[in-house]
Amino acid sequence: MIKSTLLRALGNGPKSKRHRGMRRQRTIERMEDRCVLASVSGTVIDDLDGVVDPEDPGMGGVTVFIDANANGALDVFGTAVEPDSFGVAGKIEQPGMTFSLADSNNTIMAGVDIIARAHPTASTGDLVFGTEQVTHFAFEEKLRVDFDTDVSSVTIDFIGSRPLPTDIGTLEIFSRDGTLLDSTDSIALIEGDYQSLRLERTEADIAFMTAFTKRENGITGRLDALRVNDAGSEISTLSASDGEYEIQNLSAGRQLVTQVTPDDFEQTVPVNGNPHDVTITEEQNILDLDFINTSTIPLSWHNAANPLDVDDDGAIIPFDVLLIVNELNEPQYRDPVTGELPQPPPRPVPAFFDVNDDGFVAPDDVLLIVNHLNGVVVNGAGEGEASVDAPSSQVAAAVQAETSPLAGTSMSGHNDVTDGSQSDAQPNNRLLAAVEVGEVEQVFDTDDHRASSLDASAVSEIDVNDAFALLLIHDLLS
Ligand SMILES: [Ca+2]
Ligand SMILES: [Ca+2]
Ligand SMILES: [Ca+2]
Ligand SMILES: [Ca+2]
Repeated sequence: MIKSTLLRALGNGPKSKRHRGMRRQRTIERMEDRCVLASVSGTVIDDLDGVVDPEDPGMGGVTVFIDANANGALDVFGTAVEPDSFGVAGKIEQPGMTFSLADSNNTIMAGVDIIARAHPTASTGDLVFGTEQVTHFAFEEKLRVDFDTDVSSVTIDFIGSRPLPTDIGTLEIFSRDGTLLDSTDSIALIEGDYQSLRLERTEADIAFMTAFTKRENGITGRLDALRVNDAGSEISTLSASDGEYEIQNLSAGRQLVTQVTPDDFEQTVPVNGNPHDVTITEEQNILDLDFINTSTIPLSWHNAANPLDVDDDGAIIPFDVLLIVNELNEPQYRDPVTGELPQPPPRPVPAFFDVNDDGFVAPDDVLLIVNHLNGVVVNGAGEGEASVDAPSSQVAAAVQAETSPLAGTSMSGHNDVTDGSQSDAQPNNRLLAAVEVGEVEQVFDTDDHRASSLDASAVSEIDVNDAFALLLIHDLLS
């Protein structure tokens, strides 16, 4: 049986790209070295275009669970304290509980916060318990959790962190007067393998708990996914940021591996939202139980929530103008003749080019943002006076980037620019782009998706300085 399992592990080449080296590697090591319970693993995938391929990103933070009662829903009880819920470096706080670092006598070490730390061995998601200094807990530096009200059970994942099976985890529970009620150890675990340490009492008399790496054997074990009063809960995990998940220590038998489908997605694989229905034997590792999801939100080139924010980064800045200018100058998506945008847009939408939601990317989309940046009131409220229905022959055309260092840049390129050195090296006088408007027929001739709603008189010359960029747009209307 081991041989067949090993072949299974080795035989899944095509998708190995998705899998982090550590997880794949340890699957093999485990079978050579040790005897553990079974596991299942796979990837949660965001299918962007209906064809599953390696470019489709993984989906992190998706709950995958073993549906023990086959009701299609995750049944959990008690309180879960999951570092992933707090974000990187977030202080772990939970009403009714106090998280501390304790020394070998279980005395709380004042002034040390327990925080969420990223670590690749995390049993759930990406984050484990830690402190500012370390991501592990040793005999001299234990994780201690005090409960305002006595609890009846505690469960925490202890994760091995070393290439050899030396890390042994310990969980201890205490009464309110400090008496040790019970203690349990994990088996010796290699890097990335984990065991859910669990202690349960017949009555609720646990006042605090400690968890740590057993002294004689190591100091670097990680801790993740605390559950309190969790009797009867189904086993669950979170996918990591690359979409991968793994549930270890499963019993042999039939298992319904199920995901909690993320909001605004529908599951396409397995079909009809079904679980992976697998029968697992002892020590077996079933790989590639993937969940493939596709968004249910219709795609649009128009940013309905904030039409002027072309890259949807929350800021309306000259870069939003530049994105459209670049697309006008060097069409990557629009029809080069008509300016019409293909429907539906690719996912993810490259940029929300269509500011006025007419199905085209055109100079009028540019001008709406430019007017905003310059505080110009745009027609449409029906005021009339300064606004014009600019004759088509006078309106935008011939959009041309005089210098376009960011031509063809993507949204990620934007980040590169704004994030630092480049802006220091090339200060404000950098001419990013210019929009020249003159002969409308050159780009658009007859249609009405143009700058008919723009205040022509106010936009003769524009100089926008956005700390890193000088965007000159001149002669918008001749
Ligand atoms: Ca269930
Ligand atoms: Ca976690
Ligand atoms: Ca923006
Ligand atoms: Ca448009």
